[in-house]
Amino acid sequence: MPTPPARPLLLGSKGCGNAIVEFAFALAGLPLDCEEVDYSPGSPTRERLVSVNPLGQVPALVLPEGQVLTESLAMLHYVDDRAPQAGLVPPPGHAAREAFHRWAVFLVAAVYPTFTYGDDSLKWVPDETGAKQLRESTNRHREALYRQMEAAASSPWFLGDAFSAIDFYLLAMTHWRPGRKWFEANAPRLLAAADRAGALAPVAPVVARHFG
Ligand SMILES: N[C@@H](CCC(=O)N[C@@H](CS)C(=O)NCC(=O)O)C(=O)O
Repeated sequence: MPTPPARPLLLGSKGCGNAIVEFAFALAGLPLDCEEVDYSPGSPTRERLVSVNPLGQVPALVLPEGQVLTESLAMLHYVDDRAPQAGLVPPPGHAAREAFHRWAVFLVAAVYPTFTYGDDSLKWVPDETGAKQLRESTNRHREALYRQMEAAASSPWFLGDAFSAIDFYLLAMTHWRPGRKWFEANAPRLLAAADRAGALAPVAPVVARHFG
């Protein structure tokens, strides 16, 4: 096994889900090193990524403890365990805790896969026609999921008075399809929570680096 890094090392790509994890480390004030990789098949850094995460996805986090963490939500819990004062996860007994778990899992288990199957849809079906259909149907499904979240959203944060890591998912995801204009028109509460999270002082430079 390779020597573990002295500080957590995050493999990621500009504008991707690793941004969510970087927001969390920045807000918590925890040290983090970042390594840019390209998950595309045939890229020069694909082999390195797959050696850390056989699924070939970013983010992938190599810990000083010698473990590897995949899955953004697992990483957010890692940060929350070390810096609960950052408020990423409402603590046990908090009124918003169950809602946090529901919607955080909804984001990674329902919304995120619409990108997995839609981004490079030709990977999953045999021809261009099917790939176009799959991209369109996953786009439509994602919009329906966001409408469901908008109906459940509070203000000023998604969970109401309690900021949480859900706002960080929204911050990244509102930069992805269907794009900001769609959120302005169809999911203004989600966009407002995202923008508010992006304005947090430790987070703003990370937003600029990924989405500026
Ligand atoms: N469930 C994973 C999803 C990660 C994911 O889908 N990342 C995208 C980039 S934002 C990716 O690596 N896509 C390439 C692929 O799925 O092959 C998480 O929450 O970390």
